[in-house]
Amino acid sequence: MQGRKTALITGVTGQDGAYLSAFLLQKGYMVHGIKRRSSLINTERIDHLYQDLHEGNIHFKLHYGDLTDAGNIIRIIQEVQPDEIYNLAAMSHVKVSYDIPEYTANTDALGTLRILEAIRILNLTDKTRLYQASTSELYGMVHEIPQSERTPFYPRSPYAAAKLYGYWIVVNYREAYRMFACNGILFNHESPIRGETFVTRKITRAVARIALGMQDKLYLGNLNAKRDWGHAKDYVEAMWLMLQQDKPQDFVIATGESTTVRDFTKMAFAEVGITLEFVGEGAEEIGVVVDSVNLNYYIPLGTVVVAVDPRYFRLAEVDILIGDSSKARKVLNWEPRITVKELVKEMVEADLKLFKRDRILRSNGHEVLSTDDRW
Ligand code: NDP
Ligand code: GDR
Repeated sequence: MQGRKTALITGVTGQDGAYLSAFLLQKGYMVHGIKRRSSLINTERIDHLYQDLHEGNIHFKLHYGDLTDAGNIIRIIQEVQPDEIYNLAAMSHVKVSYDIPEYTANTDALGTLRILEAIRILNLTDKTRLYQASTSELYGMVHEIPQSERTPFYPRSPYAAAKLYGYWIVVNYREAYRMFACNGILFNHESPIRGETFVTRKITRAVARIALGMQDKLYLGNLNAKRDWGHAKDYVEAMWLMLQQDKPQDFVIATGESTTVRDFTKMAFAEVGITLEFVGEGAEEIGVVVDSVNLNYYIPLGTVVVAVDPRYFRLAEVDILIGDSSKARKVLNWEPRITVKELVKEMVEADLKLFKRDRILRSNGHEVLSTDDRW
């Protein structure tokens, strides 16, 4: 019988890191994760998986590290001797990448190179398989609908340009050193533990807070942007499947359904019994309550609960993403299970639960959750 496999996950404290850790542990893996040192504890998403190191039979272990530190990456990979590496660590926010472009390139582009070099230097080329978190942002200025593995790239942000380097260096090391390295070109995927400044979570948090009478209005940027939104839980399975194949290949992972930010917002408000109508255009557009059966809080008809704030517009927008994942469906036998409607429901329900708890704590004098709506 084959022994327990070992996986190393960079970006283990992020959304995908948390779902992938749980998935691999359930598959019987020994899971190692790299977390950054921070002044506050940053393991909230994986605390339920944590095992006290003083206990025996440890299957989940965290290491301090950073993708900008080559020596650290080499040391951890040498110590762990992983069968599989999942490179999920990244400065992953498209808009923020304009504020910190060099850091974004250092982590997202050169960080990927550092991992590939570590595998090569440590002579692990025949043992260690690599999954690279590539992205639908590579398509950027879209000239083909839907986008597949054959669609040309046209990055529209420092983030996407850095990820473009990551994509091609993975292909290059695969061809030059015969490494088992794959790019997963994943379209947007969300969950109740999605970072709070990505648009879906920003919306579901605001919907919960408005329904509970804790917030008046939600300010958004471009409501016309269309995204192919899936669930992170479905997508981490695809990452794993890519590394179980006979030969390394790149795959698009998507649902094939695209929704505007405006419609996502409407669907989220509908979950708490608020029907919205959008009126106006561009920066003047507003979302008005036209029906409300909200049991938590009375919201008068005509109330403006969504407004556009141009501060959230992108310098160079990616207008529409819609993925063709037929290759993954055929080769990996993968398909998404959770629809965008189910995703919205799950996220709104989770945020309602979170903010009901928050409200109780607040009423007892505790300031607990940040309401950071800056991005
Ligand atoms: P998150 O932003 O939730 O997580 C990113 C992770 O990377 C966090 O653990 C973060 O640590 C870590 N990280 C950031 N910078 C560094 C660094 N310099 N060194 C080490 N670790 C670092 O992203 P997701 O989980 O949503 O995405 C996972 C990956 O997939 C990312 O590479 C992202 O770009 C890519 N991707 C995501 C998609 C999505 O829709 N979610 C779609 C396509 C690709 P910390 O917690 O300390 O900040
Ligand atoms: P994205 O995700 O840029 O696609 O990158 P995000 O949720 O930030 O934006 C999606 C779309 O919504 C529009 N938008 C807003 N976005 C934010 N964040 N805040 C707003 O207020 C707002 N209003 C409208 C944006 O303009 C955009 O069109 C995510 C990240 O996870 C990347 O790491 C990943 O590679 C891609 O998805 C696939």
